[in-house]
Amino acid sequence: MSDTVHQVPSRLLDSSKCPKPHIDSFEKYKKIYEESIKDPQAFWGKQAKELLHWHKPFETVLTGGLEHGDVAWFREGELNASYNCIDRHALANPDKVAIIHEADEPGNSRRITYGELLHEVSRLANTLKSLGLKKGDTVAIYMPMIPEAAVAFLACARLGLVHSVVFAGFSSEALRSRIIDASSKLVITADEGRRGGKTIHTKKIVDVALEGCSTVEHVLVFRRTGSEVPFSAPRDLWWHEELEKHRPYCPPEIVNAEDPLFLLYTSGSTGKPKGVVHATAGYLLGAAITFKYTFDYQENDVYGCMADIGWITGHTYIIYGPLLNGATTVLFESTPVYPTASRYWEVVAQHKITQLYTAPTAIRLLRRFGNDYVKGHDLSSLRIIGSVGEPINPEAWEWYYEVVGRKECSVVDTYWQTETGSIVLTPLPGATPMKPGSATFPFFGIEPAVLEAETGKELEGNDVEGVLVIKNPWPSMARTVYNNHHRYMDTYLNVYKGYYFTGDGVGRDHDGFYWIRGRVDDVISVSGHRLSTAEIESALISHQSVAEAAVIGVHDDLTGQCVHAFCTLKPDQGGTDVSELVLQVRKVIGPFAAPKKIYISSDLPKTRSGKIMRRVLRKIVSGETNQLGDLSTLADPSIIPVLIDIVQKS
Ligand code: 6R9
Repeated sequence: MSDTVHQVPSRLLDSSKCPKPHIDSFEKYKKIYEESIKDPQAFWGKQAKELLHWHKPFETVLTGGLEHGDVAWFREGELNASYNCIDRHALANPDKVAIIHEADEPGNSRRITYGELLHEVSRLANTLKSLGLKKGDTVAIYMPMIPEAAVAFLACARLGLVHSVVFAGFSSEALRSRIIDASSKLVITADEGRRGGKTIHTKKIVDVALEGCSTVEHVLVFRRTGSEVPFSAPRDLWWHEELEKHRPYCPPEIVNAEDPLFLLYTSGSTGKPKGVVHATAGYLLGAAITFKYTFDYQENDVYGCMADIGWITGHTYIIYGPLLNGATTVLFESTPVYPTASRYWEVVAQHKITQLYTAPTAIRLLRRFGNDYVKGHDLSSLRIIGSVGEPINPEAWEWYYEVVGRKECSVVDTYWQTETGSIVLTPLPGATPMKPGSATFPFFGIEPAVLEAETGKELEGNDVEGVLVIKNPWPSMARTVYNNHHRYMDTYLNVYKGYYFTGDGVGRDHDGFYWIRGRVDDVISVSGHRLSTAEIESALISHQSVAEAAVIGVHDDLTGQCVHAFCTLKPDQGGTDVSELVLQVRKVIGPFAAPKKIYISSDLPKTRSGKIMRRVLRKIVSGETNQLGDLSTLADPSIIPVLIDIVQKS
């Protein structure tokens, strides 16, 4: 733990240079925080009235609790997410830019106003209605980073359809299993995507996914590149042909506060991804309030989050959070290094971005390219620079702060999860002193606690280490796992009864700052993307030659962690090439899950009851062969020197 403390940069508090922050002192943060914990119902009730438009007001703020997993917020309330994101602003300020699309090829940006967004979303919503989709139906969205992806989210929300966005880096098989699990009737996609100068064959991937998938009635295809792609009428429909048939206004379908807004699949400790379900009002409130305070959103800001819309960060902080606040949000189609490692800085200078939000893996990559790529670009518009997805190492933090932020920006290291819906630990830019590598303190209304992992005993006071839990319900917490409430309870609420379990290790230092240590379960984070060891293992085992597989996360300077796999082969499969197994993982999950190394061995270290001892494999790969720990339960100790030899020779 570093003990360096950086105070809020004085520029942020100088009204001649920056707009006055909403929360401009640590005392103010503490006062509001304490009120929010003392009387959460008063706090959230007031915020819900101020930040959201209700077609029918709520009477009850909260019912249920963590004990029984029956949390419900604002239960009599009725509202519509797309009305809240678009109509309110389109009525007041139709010409304000809602979305700036920064296309893959530099120099091709496009601006969409709130007025235009209302028209596009309405046209698509009317199209979806004409296809027979009804409130509660699920729609799969498999799209590149184009404004039409946002239009698709919001058109679903306009009709009370539940969107299930699948990251466009997932393979056909991964897409298929998500479509089947959610019984999606429609897939919205594009002909092709572009990223870093390369083409992604989106429609072809969808076609393969739909082989043998009977729930899907239609595929709506947006023309992004115009290349010739396979098209099978009457199932497939062109976006441009359908939308022009429909009028540019569609009345919003008013839904109950607790009706689902979307599902999003995420990896856990077991092989099967979970469809995390978010409820409309609570999720929207979490997105709106955390966006406003964490990024200190002000009227004329241009905000840029570099995540992909296929992950929760893209949902909450490219689309819902900014649009609920009437902000201008940048949708970035490219990569940090295309065409050069100056791309982010060119985009910041061109659009005068005031808040930049990205991931440690991108920060480490750009730091490695060197400061020359940053220098010479006018970054003076930036006030707040954010990080999300995994712990940020202090060296990368300092580089971000000094070289990108010129010590004049607040760094917000925001900790949260798909399941939390919105940020739960973060500094506030005008208020919180920063320690590089620490996500600092809880957001309003969030009461974190540190538990001793084995006993579940709550560790009070400072200077403690354990697992991170949250003690009270908050509006944007996931309500269930799609069609599997039992799994929701077992994963999050039954592990430590009465608490929400995050799955992360944590320390609270002598000043009360929180330090996330990373996952304590079998989840690996590669460039901030969550992968489960079990999921990759089952992909490997699905290859005809593989008998057994054990997957571990290994430290990687750039991506945080990378995937290493140990496999044993079936008899007579000795000639199997490792590259074939890598290909198998790419095929079953997607390219981003591909193991960096695969070791073929005659056996794996197993306990006498047959459990694979992954901790032993982790020690062998990290070279700590003199610290293998207790091996007394190992069935066959002679495998250890064999494995050490294989790893050393690779
Ligand atoms: C938003 C998002 C969640 C997991 C989470 C934790 C890690 C996210 C972090 C962080 C340290 C941060 N994580 N933000 N760890 N510091 N600021 O990434 O959601 O994809 O569900 O991942 O990511 O391990 O449990 P998701």
